[in-house]
Amino acid sequence: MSNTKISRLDSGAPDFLQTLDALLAFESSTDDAIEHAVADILRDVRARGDAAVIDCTRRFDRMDCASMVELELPRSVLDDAYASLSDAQRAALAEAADRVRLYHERQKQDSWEYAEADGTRLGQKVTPLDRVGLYVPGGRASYPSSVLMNAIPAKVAGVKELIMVVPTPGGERNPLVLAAAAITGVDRVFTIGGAQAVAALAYGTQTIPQVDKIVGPGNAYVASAKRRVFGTVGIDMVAGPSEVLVISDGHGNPDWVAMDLFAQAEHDELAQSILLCTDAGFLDRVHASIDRLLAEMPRRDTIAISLANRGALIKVRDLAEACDIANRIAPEHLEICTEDPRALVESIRHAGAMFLGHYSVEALGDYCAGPNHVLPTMRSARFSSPLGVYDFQKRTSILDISEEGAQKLGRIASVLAHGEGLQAHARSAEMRLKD
Ligand code: HSO
Ligand code: ZN
Repeated sequence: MSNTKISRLDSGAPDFLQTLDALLAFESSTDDAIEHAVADILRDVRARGDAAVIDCTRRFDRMDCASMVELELPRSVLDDAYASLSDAQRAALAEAADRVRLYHERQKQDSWEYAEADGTRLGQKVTPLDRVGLYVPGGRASYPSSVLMNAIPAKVAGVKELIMVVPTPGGERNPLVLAAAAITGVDRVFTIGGAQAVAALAYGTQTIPQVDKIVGPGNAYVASAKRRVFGTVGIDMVAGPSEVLVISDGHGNPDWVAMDLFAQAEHDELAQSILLCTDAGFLDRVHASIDRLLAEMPRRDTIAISLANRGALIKVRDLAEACDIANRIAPEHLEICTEDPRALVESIRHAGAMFLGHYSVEALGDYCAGPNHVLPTMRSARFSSPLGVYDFQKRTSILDISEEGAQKLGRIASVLAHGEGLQAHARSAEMRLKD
């Protein structure tokens, strides 16, 4: 008998959709205390710059320093961190970085222009952002792989200066994170974090240059700070808990599926792992695998809470229904573990990343396959996309209108401008007309 707590649902049940929606519902709760603290920190850093960042770093990260210079890591520290890794770690990091770079090279957008018969030329000029800030969390969620996934597309896009901030509470540094910064061409690294680091990047201080966009994950303080500085700078999406949805037709190994659900659940108690399967017997086998394998997992407490609160094993009628449910969920990661996964690709419209077949497992995408692991969460795959080179490039329109072109366009603009009651618009178009 299965004993690990996880919702068992059947799509045929009358209240299924309500139950599913309740399971998916996730309010990124705005905590008043956090909001106030963050607002104060932003105000302080804006007013006092380095001095405020130093005070916050002393208070929150137990790091005493007299000047901001002490909080910047020189290049040699990054290189030493790289050198301190084992050969296997260095090779894995380098190979992952190469693969991620190759994939993202293909996303580069070029400027374009086209000419009309009258000599008018219209186009679009693509320009990389000048300066980007990359937030890397400290502690448990400090992932070197996230440094690769954020820094590489920025550098492929041609970002001139990439500034990383990473808190090192009590002075404790993560050598893998620093090594990842070394091999991806991060230009400067400051050991600061929290809302104060976001504020420093957004407003600039005496030492830290103001950036144009801030990317990277962080805790509730960081997320709140990013939301608040949006507009002064660009931000990436504010990510919610990580999610995986597995679609199965009963083929494959239930242990593999169970471990894929664990891989998501171990991230966070709020992470979501859901299995849709057409075969009731296979669902039971996966549940039995969960029971057996959970005990071996070092993070079993986190996994158990995540599965109990937000996980589900769901019996579905057929694969067409599985696709409908998947589109409703719009999962961050979708694993299609069926005999013919390609047959479903056409029907899936909303997913951050699709992993096709029994060997395309999320963990490979998380680290090294090539595509980005920063993906839309909380059903935002309905309207947004994986992080990519295009997030670090922007576009400027080019209008190069010939004298002849201005005759034709001037008449159109004049009519529309009069319709809008904008006389100066009309006249500036009309003044260029020859007759
Ligand atoms: N699954 C996470 C990425 C990650 N996993 C980093 C391990 N390290 C969000 O896609
Ligand atoms: Zn992961």
